[in-house]
Amino acid sequence: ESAKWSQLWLDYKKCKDSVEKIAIEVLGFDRAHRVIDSGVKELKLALGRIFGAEVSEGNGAADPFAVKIVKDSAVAKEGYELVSSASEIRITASDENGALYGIFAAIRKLSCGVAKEEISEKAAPSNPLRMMNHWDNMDGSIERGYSGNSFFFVDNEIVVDERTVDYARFMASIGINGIVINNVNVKDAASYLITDRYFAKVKELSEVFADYGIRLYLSLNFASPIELGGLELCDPLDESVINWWKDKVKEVYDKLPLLGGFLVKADSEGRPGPFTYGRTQADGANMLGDVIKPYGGIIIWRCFVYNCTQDWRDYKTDRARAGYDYFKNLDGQYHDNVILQIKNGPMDFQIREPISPLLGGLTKTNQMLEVQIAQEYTGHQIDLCYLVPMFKEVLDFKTYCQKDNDTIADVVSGRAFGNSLAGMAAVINTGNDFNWTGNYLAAANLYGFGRLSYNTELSSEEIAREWIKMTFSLEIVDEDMLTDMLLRSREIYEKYTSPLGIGWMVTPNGHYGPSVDGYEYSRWGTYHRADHLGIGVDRTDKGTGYAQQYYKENAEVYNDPKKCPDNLVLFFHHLPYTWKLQSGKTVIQHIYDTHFEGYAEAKEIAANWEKLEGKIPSDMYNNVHHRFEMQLANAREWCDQVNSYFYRKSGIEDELHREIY
Ligand code: GCW
Repeated sequence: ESAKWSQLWLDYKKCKDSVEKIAIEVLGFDRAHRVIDSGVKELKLALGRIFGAEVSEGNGAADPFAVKIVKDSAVAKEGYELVSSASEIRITASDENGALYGIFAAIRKLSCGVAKEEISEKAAPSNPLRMMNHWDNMDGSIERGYSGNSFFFVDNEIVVDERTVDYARFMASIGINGIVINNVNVKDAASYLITDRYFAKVKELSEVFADYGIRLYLSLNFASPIELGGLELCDPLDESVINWWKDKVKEVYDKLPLLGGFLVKADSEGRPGPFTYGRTQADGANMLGDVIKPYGGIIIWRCFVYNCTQDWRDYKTDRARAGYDYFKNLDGQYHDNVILQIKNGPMDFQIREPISPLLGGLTKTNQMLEVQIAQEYTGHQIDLCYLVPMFKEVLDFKTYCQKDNDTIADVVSGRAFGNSLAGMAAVINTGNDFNWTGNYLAAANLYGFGRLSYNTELSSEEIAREWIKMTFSLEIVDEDMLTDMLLRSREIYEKYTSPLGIGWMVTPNGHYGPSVDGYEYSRWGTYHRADHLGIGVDRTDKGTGYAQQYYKENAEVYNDPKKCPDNLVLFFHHLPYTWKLQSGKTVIQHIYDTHFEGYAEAKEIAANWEKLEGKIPSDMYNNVHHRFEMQLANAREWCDQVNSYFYRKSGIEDELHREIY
């Protein structure tokens, strides 16, 4: 029988150690609980495949080996402990999700080659909320989707089938506990997800998720009172609007008792919001928070609010400032079931941006981090770009929001300020392609985000190796090589695209491929300000003042071009091409060098992939091989276009006299 979709990292392979019989015992947990039931199913499947064993349930006294799932209230919420011996693997947890994660952890260890007698781990999630955000539209298209169409929505109908179940399994296996199924741009049929037209199917989907310990969330149209209710306004302080929402949310929870809550994109890129009525973002979020509170739901409110109709001649308005300007002064006013979701950078998921100063800038507000594993600006899942190193940099960033416990990881986990609503969300990179992520290697980002959100202490390399071991069966030298390819890929992509933190020099709309001036004169607030003398945006105290949004320690560094890290220097400063970077190179020479290097290194990793021919299944090999061919064409084009542009602008020769067109 031929598979209809890939099993990703859960495609278990037989290990060397054969075991005839294994018994599964559930102790202290209700065996019939939906999550425990899923866990037992997973164990049966995995142990059967990995050991070729006959797996049975019950008291395994007669069997030589047992896997025990044991309840113990001493274990942390959603955490687990694993210990094993010659006769058993013991998985201890205090709640069902913890038990399921413990089961998947044991399976992961076995899949990574750990002997069944040597399993031990103690884990507790770093973040309470670990979420995936789908930008799936109900017609089946996916905004910024690079792996086919939606597997949730086809022709404005909701699909729940075996693939949905597998999807939930994959997500639970990496610790995800919340999923937003529809695009934050809620229009057309999606506005009706909170009506009878879709309740039955959304409920079915929420049950499939619940079997795997996952809550379903919906993106909400803030103008629903107008579009669904026929009201004339959606002012969050208007009595009739509030009453409409009260009735609506009551109806929603009657029909969807498992719903986690709503995600809202308001006053952003044409979406309706409280600003229309002269209200604040807090007014909008709190109104919905209050209405949903009786049902235990939460409101996740996005901070991606900025003026998207800027004039390029306007040097005062700075898109990077917008999030902080709109939200910081309302710190402390958000109600306790409201959580602000903040993109990692102040612009929009560029290959290199500073960390949003709003993260940790807010000290009295629930907040969570939003990253994007859909590779909108990072190569469309054609180019290899393993993003976990970028996410690690974000999490490790020291905000100076307080003396200790002040990194982004501390802030978004809730540790820094004692929030119980906190966490990480990723704009997901999946679609209905056979392999889910377009490029087989892009699954490393899907896997990696989940693992990192559960345990922010894991290194990029550990995560890469786990994923490789679970996905392929490679000799250690080849695993080393593939790990190295993944770990270098982000920097390589950065080198052949936009230099020194400037970002944006992409083809407008689609965002794949170079167009140095593509966004330079448009309304989106995305400028590099290059002229014949220099390049970069002055965001210092003498420019837009963005650097001053950071706590003093960081503000001082960013404000000074001599202290600012090279990789962000053009984000914060307008500098002459002849400016000497900390590396000792001039700006222009850095541009030339990194572009030639980036293309050369892309060729290197593409050539490395060819060494794996015959060592991995040919469909995987061919899929990635073809993508590398496209990546090389892309890298070449970036290199040539960017170098020619700046050679022509500056008139300065490459010191190494390489070919610039
Ligand atoms: O970067 C922009 C994307 C939009 C997206 C928006 C957002 C969903 O280009 O496609 O809309 O970000 O994050 O809301």
